[in-house]
Amino acid sequence: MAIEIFWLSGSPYSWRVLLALEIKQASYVDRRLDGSKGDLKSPEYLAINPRGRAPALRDGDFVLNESVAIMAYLDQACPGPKLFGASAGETGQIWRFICECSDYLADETIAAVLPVFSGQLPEKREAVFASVEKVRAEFARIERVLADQDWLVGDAISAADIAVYPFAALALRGARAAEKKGVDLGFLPFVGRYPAVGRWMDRIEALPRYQKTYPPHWRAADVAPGSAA
Ligand SMILES: N[C@@H](CCC(=O)N[C@@H](CS)C(=O)NCC(=O)O)C(=O)O
Repeated sequence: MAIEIFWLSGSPYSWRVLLALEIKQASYVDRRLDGSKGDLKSPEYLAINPRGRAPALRDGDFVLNESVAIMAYLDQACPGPKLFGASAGETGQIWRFICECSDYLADETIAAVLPVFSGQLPEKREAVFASVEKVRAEFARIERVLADQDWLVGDAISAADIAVYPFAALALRGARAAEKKGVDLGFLPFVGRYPAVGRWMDRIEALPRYQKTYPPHWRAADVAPGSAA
């Protein structure tokens, strides 16, 4: 029975799962959802993920939601490089980065960039900049870690990098979209402010199957100047 992955384009949580699959070179059935068509709230999908959010996994009779849980499942279920560490120390550090990302980075990144994409920046400006400050503090921490090493934990890509990367990519995209609207979110020039984070993102983006994970609607917008969401 093949693993099915239910995901949304541009969802950083979905991106984690796609990256994990590609890094492990796992085969899967692609079940891309379209939120605007109500896919997330359909009875069929709610039977898979009662929270009506993406991503989710189905493997035969087994269903699972929550991106980190899905990464952990894939790590056990699929061959390929181990994503959750080769020693107790690595495993602990990987989980620390995942927990810190959940607690301090993920929601703040979404709060910082969604109003940019939705055109609500003017009325939400104060809240956006409050979140931006928190995201910048997290980037500063990550920058210090990556100044001395290629990956967040150990000497290979792990679930820590996979969990954090989509939020860095989302923040950068949001910053570029804001810049086009004449608003400086304080992330750019990204490589000037966060050189080690920039090199780490380049390393991830150079992975052989990275392009398969890139949000398709971002790619479409990339070739249609003026649109960034
Ligand atoms: N903690 C969940 C978060 C999933 C989540 O919030 N997904 C968003 C997309 S980024 C979603 O499906 N939102 C749709 C909605 O809230 O209706 C995970 O890690 O999978």
